[in-house]
Amino acid sequence: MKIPIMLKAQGILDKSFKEASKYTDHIREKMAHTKFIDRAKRLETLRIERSYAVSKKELENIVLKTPMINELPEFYREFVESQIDADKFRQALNHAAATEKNMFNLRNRYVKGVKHARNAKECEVKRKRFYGRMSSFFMDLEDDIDFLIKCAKELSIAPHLNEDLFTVVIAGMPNVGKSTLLINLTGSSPEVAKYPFTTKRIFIGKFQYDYTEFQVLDTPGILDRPNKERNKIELQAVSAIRHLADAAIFVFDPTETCGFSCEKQLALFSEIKKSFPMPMLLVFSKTDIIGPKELEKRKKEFDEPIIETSQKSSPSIENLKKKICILGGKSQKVRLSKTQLQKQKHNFKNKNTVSENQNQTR
Ligand SMILES: Nc1nc2c(ncn2[C@@H]2O[C@H](COP(=O)(O)OP(=O)(O)OP(=O)(O)O)[C@@H](O)[C@H]2O)c(=O)[nH]1
Ligand SMILES: [Mg+2]
Repeated sequence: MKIPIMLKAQGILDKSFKEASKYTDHIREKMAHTKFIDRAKRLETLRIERSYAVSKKELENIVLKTPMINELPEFYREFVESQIDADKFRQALNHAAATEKNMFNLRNRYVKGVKHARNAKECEVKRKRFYGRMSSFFMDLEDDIDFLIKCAKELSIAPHLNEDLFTVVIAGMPNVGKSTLLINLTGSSPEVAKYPFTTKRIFIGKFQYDYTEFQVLDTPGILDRPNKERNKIELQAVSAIRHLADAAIFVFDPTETCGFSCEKQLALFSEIKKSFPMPMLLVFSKTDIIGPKELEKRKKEFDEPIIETSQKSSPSIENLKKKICILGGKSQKVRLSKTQLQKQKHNFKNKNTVSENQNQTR
């Protein structure tokens, strides 16, 4: 999801007037011998047209290049709606589109005005009025453009996903070890810290297993509370589970060093399992700092298979990759990725064989 870089309203005005005057300075020299009134008409018309053209381009940049929320893929639509005031965003874009139209009418009116002016002074007055009206249009639009710029900044955290890859979403309560797991699975580098809500946006990592590429998303922690009460940061995780997950990994911290009780974590696990249909793997984190008795007690609270992981155990990570691969099974995405990677490997082998043969011939 790309949002264009926008100039502020005052920036658009400054750019438009500056370019118009630079352009006419250049033409003025060429018209040194033209009749005074004709030269005035030509120069003031060009100033109106040039400043209009520059501001139109900037408005088009806002109106045409900003994605329409309703046309976005489901995840991004929900993402936008959870992060910003979507109605205000739509209104701001409509205002920019209306200004573009009004500017067109204004330009026509004042170009005509200059054409019918009786002397050079009148030409100048008409052009100055055009500049004045144009300034008030943009000053009216100022708050809306500022709002769009603010939204663009907030939405820039949206992840850039590869929709063709089998996608696994890591979810769980804050501070349970989700980002640590992403690092261990994919080698990518989200921030890890001792406090909750370290991760404030979705991070992406990838790994290959059995000639297949998998995409893994690390999400912000979710609290065990009704969805309506969840904040913008938590809602990113919920949207990712809802729209992006081909499978999910629920990270459970049996040591409770995350700051959340096992009961609360269990409640969140049950909610996600009940609300979303994708297959889910249950991972126990931090098993290096829990005693065997305590661990067994915690395991008994679940009816499903548990994968035990810890920062220090790489066999458990290999096991987890294998389980993800099995979950992917014969899905279309897995099949495509497998074929592509096999092809790449085949091409690489062929290339090497050719260059080896060439070396031997030399
Ligand atoms: N001993 C031990 N500590 C771990 C393990 N996994 C994570 N931690 C620690 O737990 C803390 C939280 O880890 P993160 O990976 O940042 O947890 P998170 O779930 O991503 O946290 P948020 O982004 O805040 O939701 C950090 O201090 C980690 O070093 C583990 O397997 N063993
Ligand atoms: Mg994290």
